[in-house]
Amino acid sequence: MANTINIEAAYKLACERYAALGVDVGHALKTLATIPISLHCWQGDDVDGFENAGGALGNGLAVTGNYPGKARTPDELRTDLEKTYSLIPGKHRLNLHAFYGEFGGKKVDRDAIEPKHFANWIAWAKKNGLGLDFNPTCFSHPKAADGFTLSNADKGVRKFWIEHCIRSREIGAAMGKALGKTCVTNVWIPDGYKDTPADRVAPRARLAESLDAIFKKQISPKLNLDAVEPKLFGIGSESYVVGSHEFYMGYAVTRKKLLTLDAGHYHPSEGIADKISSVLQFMPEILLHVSRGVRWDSDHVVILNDDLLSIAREIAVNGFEKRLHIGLDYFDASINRVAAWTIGARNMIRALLIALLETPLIRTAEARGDFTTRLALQEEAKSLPFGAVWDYYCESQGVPIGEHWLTEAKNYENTVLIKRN
Ligand code: RNT
Ligand code: ZN
Repeated sequence: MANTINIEAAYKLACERYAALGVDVGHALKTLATIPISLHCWQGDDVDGFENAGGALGNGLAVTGNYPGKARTPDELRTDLEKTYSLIPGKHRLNLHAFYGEFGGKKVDRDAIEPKHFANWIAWAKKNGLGLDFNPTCFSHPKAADGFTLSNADKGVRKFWIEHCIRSREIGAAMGKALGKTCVTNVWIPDGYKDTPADRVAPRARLAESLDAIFKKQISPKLNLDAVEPKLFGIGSESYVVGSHEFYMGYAVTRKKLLTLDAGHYHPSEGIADKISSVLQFMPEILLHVSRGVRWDSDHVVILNDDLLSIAREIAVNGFEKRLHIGLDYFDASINRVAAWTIGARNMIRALLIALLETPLIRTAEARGDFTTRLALQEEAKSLPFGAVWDYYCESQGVPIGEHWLTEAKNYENTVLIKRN
C-alpha cells in the first residue's frame, strides 16, 4: 500500500506548484466531491435485466465477451455495485433500467411496472446514500422486435410503450421522493430503419405525439426530470433513426426537457464536448452519457483520452456541474465487470479533477489575444502534478490509491465472481 506520508508530501508540493498558476487545489477538491457520477447498472450483467433469464438483447445494442462472473440476480448486482462504489472516491448515483425491476417470479409486462417493483433498489440506495436515475426499457421485448416502439405505425404498440414510459416517470418520481434526490428519467428508443426510408416524416410525427402523451402529466421537477436521448445510427438502424439529434434538440427546447448527449451517438470523429456550451444556451440542464465509441457506437469502457478531458473541462471550467447530470453508458463483457465500472468511473472523476485544476491564466491570455501563451499553458498543463492530487483525493475519501483498487477487484473476482459459473 502506498505510504501516507509520501502521498501527503507529494500533495503539498503539488499544491505549491498549482498555487503559482493561480489554482486553489483545496477548492478544486471540494468542488469535485460535490459532483456525482451515475453508474449504469447495465454494465454489471451485459444489459440482460431481470425479467426473464437470458433475455435476448436486440435493437442495436450489442455486448461482446463472456468474462465469468456476471450478476444473475438483483442481489448479486447490488453486491457487485457495493464493491465498485468502495473503489471510487466520492458519493455517487445508480442509473437503473426498467427491466431491472424485481417482479417476484411473476410476469409483469412493461406496461404494468410500478414503484413497488423497485422497492428493494430504493431501500438499498437509501442505505448506501446513493441517488437513483431511471430509464424506460424500450428494447429487448417482442413489441420492439420490428425495430419501432414509440414511433410504431401500429397504434396499439405505440400505446403499450407510451404506458411503459408514463409508468417509468412515475417510478422515477417515487425514487426521487423516497431518496430526497431528484431522479433523471431518460427516454431512449431504438426506432429506425436499416435501409433508406421512403417516408422520414411519419415516424417522427408519431414520435413527437407519443412523447407529448408521455409527458402530459406534470411531475414536480424536484422529484423527477425527463430527458430524451438522440442517436445518429445503430446496428439495424444505419440509414435512419427516428429520434435524431435535431429531432430531440427541437423537442427538448420546445417542451423544456433535458437533452441527453451520448458520446457515442454522433459521427465517429464528432465529440460531444463542444455541444455542451451550445445547447446550454437554450435549455437549463442536460444529461451526459459518457461512453467511448471505437469506430462506431461500440460502448467501450471510458478511458482518460482527449474526448473525456474535453468533456470534463467544459463542465468544470464553466461551472456547469449544477446544470449537468453525468452518467456512464458502456458495456464490456470481455473483462471483469467491477473493474469495467471502476476504470470508467475513476477516469470520469479524474478527468473532472484535471479540468478543475486548469489555470485561469489560459483564459486571461485568450482575453488579451495572446494565443501563444494560451497554447503554451495548455500544453504545459499536460505534465502538471495532478497525479499527486488524485492520489491524495483517493486517500482522503478512503478508497484505494492508484492501481491498488485492482488488487481488491481481483480478490473479489477470486472469492465471489468465480463461484457464479
Ligand atoms: C443506446 C443508448 C442508451 C442505452 C441504454 C442501455 O444507444 O446509448 O442510452 O445504452 O439505455
Ligand atoms: Zn446512451
